[in-house]
Order: sequence, then structure tokens, then C-alpha cells
Amino acid sequence: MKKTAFITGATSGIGKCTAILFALKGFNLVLCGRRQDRLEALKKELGKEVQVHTLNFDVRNKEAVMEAVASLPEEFKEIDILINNAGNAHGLDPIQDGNTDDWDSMLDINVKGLLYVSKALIPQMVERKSGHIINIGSTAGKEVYPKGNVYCASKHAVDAINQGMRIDLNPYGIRVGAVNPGLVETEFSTVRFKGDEERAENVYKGFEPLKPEDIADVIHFVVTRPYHVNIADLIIMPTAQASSTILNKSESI
Ligand code: NDP
Ligand code: 8X3
Repeated sequence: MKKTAFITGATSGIGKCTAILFALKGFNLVLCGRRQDRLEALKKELGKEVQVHTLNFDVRNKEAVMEAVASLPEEFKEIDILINNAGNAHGLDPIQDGNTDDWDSMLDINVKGLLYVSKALIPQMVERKSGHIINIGSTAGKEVYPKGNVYCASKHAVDAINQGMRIDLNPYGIRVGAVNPGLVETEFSTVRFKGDEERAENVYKGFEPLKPEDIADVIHFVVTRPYHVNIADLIIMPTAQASSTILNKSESI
């Protein structure tokens, strides 16, 4: 029987590439995001290969999250794999200049949103005594870099939540692990810099960044290990990156 994966943030970047790869590999999909046109396009494209259901909600809205999960049709109710991926950075400012709306966005989406979606889906995993939760953290959840303050805090929180989930869900045989990417070229920097494409593109100039496909590949590896194998925590960086602040940039690339 095909497994069902529930992916948040499936309309772009890492989530979208994971959805595409999972469809190719035969997973049924519940795809989430706020951009309806993109959800519909994905359903049309991937629905040719597997069963796809889309859910449009903002992870910040607790009621909307619970209602969306409750609305799942019978054939999508049993979720085998939850990929907590929705999230972004908003702004890159020293703490003294930080925008409080940006802080709210990052903590509400990256931390509380992840918790709400998990809260909605974990009970059925506990009841079945099986399931797999993959939390998309970041190198920013392992170290703090200049001006990264609150985004790094949100991803450090994901790291702690990932560990806490693994401990609390251990008696129920549920696998929990984090995938922590370094620099991946997606819409991430466009969102961080509020639509300033030139500034966003500059982040990935002079070195070869990860592609969202690279992370999708790792996520697929994680979910396809035998059930007794749980990949608890992975860090993936571009070869040119040694840490959040050490990047081998060469003008020739
Ligand atoms: P993208 O901006 O390309 O994708 C972000 C996804 O999150 C979109 O599908 C977006 O969908 C969704 N999303 C954002 N806010 C909300 C919200 N309030 N409610 C519901 N969905 C939301 O970025 P990435 O693919 O790069 O990011 C995915 C994850 O990877 C994030 O958690 C990010 O922190 C993490 N990450 C990214 C790295 C990078 O360098 N790119 C490195 C390390 C980690 P929509 O707008 O349609 O709602
Ligand atoms: C995304 C990677 O270095 O921009 O989480 O924070 S970084």
C-alpha cells in the first residue's frame, strides 16, 4: 500500500521539490501552503502519478490548521510521514534594529506553526503506534550568525522541539528527525529581503549553493530507511560552505 506524506510549504523550494520527488517515488501526498494557484498546479501535475490532496491554510492560524487537518478525506486521513517544512526568514538586521513584525512572523510560522501542525497530526500516529516526522531545521539552528538573531532562535527552537518530540514519541515507535540545510537557493532570500531580487540573488553568487532537489533527495533517503533506522539529525551544506559564516566564494562561479 502507498504511504501518504503530508508536506507543509509545498508551494516552493524544498517542499515543492520534495513533493515532486515523492510523487515520482509513489507516495500519496497532502500538499499545504497559502498560494492556491501553486497548490492547484501541483495537484494537476502530480495527480497524474499519485493521489494528491491540497490544503490551503496559514500555519500561524491555529483554528485553520485544525480545521484543515480535520477536513482530510477518508483516504488521506492516515498520515505516515509529516514533513514540517513551512518557514522562512524575515529580515536580516542587528537585534537593536530588528522589526518586531518580522520577529512575530518567524516565531509564529517557524515555531508555533510547526507545533500546531504537529499537534493536529500526532494523535493519529500515537494511536497507530507508527509514523515519521521530519522537521526541517537549519544550520541556523546549530549556530548563530551576525544579524541572524531571531531566525536563528526560531531554528534553535525547531532543534529543541525535534529532540523533545523524539523523546516523548519514543514509547509509540514514531520516528522523529531533523534535516538541517545550509544555503539552498530557493525563494528563501527573496522572502527574507521582502522581494528584493537583486539582494536575494547576491546571496548565492560566487559559489555553488545547494539546490532544493538536493534536500528533497536527503529527505527521501531519510524516509526510505528500514523502520528500525531513525535518522535523528542531519546537517547538509554546500561544499563551499564550512559554517554559517565561512563560505568559499570564487568570482569564477
Ligand atoms: P521557500 O520560500 O522557497 O518556501 C517556503 C515555503 O513555506 C513556501 O511553500 C511557503 O508557502 C511556505 N510558508 C511560508 N510561510 C507560511 C505560512 N505562514 N503558512 C503556510 N505556509 C507557509 O523557502 P525554502 O524552501 O528554502 O524553505 C523551506 C524550509 O527550509 C524553511 O523552514 C526554511 O527555514 C528551511 N531552510 C531553508 C534554507 C535555505 O537556504 N533556503 C536553509 C535551511 C533551512 P506559501 O507562501 O504558499 O504559504
Ligand atoms: C537558511 C540558511 O544561513 O540563511 O536557514 O540561515 S541561513
